[in-house]
Amino acid sequence: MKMNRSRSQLFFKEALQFIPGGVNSPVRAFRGVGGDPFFAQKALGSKVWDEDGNSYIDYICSWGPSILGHADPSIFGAIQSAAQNGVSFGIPTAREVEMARKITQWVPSVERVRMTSSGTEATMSAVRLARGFTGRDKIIKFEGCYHGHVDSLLVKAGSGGLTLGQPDSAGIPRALAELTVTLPYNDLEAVRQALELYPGEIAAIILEPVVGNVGLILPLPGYLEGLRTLTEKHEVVLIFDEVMTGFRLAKGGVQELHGIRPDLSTFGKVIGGGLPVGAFGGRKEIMDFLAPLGPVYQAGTLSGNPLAMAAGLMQLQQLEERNGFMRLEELGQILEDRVLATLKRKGSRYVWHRIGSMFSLFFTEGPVRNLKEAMASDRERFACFFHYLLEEGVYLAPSQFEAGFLSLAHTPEDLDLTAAAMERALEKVIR
Ligand code: KE4
Repeated sequence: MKMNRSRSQLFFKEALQFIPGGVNSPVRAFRGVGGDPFFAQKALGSKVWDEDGNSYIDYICSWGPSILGHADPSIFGAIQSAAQNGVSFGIPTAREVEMARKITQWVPSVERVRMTSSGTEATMSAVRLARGFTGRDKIIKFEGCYHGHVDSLLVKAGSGGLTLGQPDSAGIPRALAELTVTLPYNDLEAVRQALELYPGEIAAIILEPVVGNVGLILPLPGYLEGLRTLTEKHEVVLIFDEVMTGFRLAKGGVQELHGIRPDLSTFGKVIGGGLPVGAFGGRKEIMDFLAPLGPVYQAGTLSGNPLAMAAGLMQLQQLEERNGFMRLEELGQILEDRVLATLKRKGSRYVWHRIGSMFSLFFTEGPVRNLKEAMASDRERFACFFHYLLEEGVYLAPSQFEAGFLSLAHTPEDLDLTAAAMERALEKVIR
């Protein structure tokens, strides 16, 4: 029984008159699965309601930020009390110091940190800083990794670029794109060869240490450790883009799970509590190259915005007080047990990946270790699966090339319902 989404359709029709593609970020447009997006009217806990009153168990969580669940009273209270004293000053505030201290405490590799208003700004700034610190121009990134819409990084990018089948964006000068070397993820030999091919020319290697923008792909054993060894040998700045994984997969992110100290890290999402945020930080000797101390310029009107800091600090406090990382692992394991039991009955045409509260189901026999193998997924079957679940009130990311997210508000009942709906959906997909 198809849900009535007539109000969403009206809003979408009107949106198309004023906003390119009707959306303020491409992945929201459902281009990866077909059909038109619904319009969110409100959200609470693990649920989102659309403009027609239909409710969905939400596995996007605003693409990561809503890790406590939507409209958590603690976040609302933090924003409300901060807003009473003003919403933006462009003047240093105590909360920015508190956030900086918290980040350096939770992520030991970060000795100095600067806030931005998006993950894109964080990665753009980190790349510029690495280039300024080393005096080198080339960077290495990995096919499928998405680091925001940064000119140097929109080369073989994942997420929306991949979903729309255009991993390389128009508008990027060839001279700039040629400074970005793209390599397959999970292939250390390719990195070794590139570093030997361009001795003394590579400023930085940037990667998602756990990839969330091709769907979820995990590093092979030894891969991250090998990157650290190679970058130390060649004096290349190692940048972990933890915008998605930071403060979600562990207090100290993927670098804590692997015991690796990257030179720089980028963050976003969770540390804004749902408000616009990003951050980048790392070794003091590199970060001190930033203006006003050093020659690398970087700035932002709303960087360290008081409301985003209040919401982000409260979210981190709640994660700690509620033993959030352990609970997210428990919820992830419950979902995984149920999905794997379902897949056992459905044959080997799927690859399930999960780490903590992030997951993906690839419609391919696998393995899925890099972009090329992910691209073998059957997008039509995924789209059919997605829409079947949507009609059952389960909202997955509208693309095979995105990850799913759990929050502390998801309940075992949500997960049971989701797994049962997935089983029925897979029945449909097979036919
Ligand atoms: P923002 O500029 O969107 O805040 O962050 C960019 C970014 C940087 N690095 C990583 C690892 C990211 O995942 C992102 C943004 N993630 C996407 C989800 N695939 C945001 C969703 C969207 O583009 O609308």
